[in-house]
Amino acid sequence: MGNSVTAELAQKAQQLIEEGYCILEDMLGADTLQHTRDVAMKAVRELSEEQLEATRSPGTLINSNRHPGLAECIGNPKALAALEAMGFGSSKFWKAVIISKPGPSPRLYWHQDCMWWDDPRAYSDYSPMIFLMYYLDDTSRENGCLRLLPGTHRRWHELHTMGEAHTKDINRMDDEDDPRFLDYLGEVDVPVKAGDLIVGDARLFHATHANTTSEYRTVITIWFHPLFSGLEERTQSWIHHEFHRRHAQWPPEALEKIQPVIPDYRGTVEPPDFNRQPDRARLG
Ligand SMILES: O=C(O)CCC(=O)C(=O)O
Repeated sequence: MGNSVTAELAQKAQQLIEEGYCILEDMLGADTLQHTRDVAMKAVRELSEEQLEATRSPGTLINSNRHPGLAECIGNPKALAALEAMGFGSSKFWKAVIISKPGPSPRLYWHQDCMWWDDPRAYSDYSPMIFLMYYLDDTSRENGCLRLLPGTHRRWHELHTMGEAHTKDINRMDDEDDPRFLDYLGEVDVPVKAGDLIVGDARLFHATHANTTSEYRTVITIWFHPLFSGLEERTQSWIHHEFHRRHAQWPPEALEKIQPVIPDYRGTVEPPDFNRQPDRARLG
């Protein structure tokens, strides 16, 4: 990696630590982008009306378990090298989700996704959990681009009192007046080009605009755990067991593509319950 690339990635790492996100442009390449789109749209077409209705707010929530075709995107060596250079290397993978917002569809509610608020790393610069969001379409306010509340990965926010992410009622959007669908001071839009990657801190509050177009808008969200061996053993154990439970049936050639990010916890600690709620006293 040249000096200018290293300096640019150092800046991105700083932004990830301070604001909770950064954008890595053009990370997929045309072939992997097209292949991943084909995999994602085939999976979306298999869903019933009832399944789509159950996740009206986020859009499809299709787990990677039955989709080994996502392996190229998950194991993308260009992204792994960038994370390494940013100081977020030795990441291990838990799961990926195909999130396709039908056109039209409503806003995604504000939420944070950290499940490891009991791990001391949750109160440090190096989050126990990050997201890699690969957008497969150009995004804008019109088709439901990502919105973020920079800094909320380290700071208490009123949204922390408004309930857990991804419960059935909020996914179905039972209450359209839920305050998690509102605008908040300091929020930013993050429109990107197809093939760009948003790296974000799982502790950060994020949401999307509504998709007001007539086209699907699709992202592959990948959950990574950087500096894996520095997490508590309990946390490592859970991630290891959950990864293998979900992906044990993947064919060897798909597992080979994600080999560097497969968790390999060898200890004897039982997987714990996870905790999605931070300790207010330990946040800024
Ligand atoms: O659909 C999006 O753009 C955001 C997805 C998201 O919030 C998530 O995967 O947690």
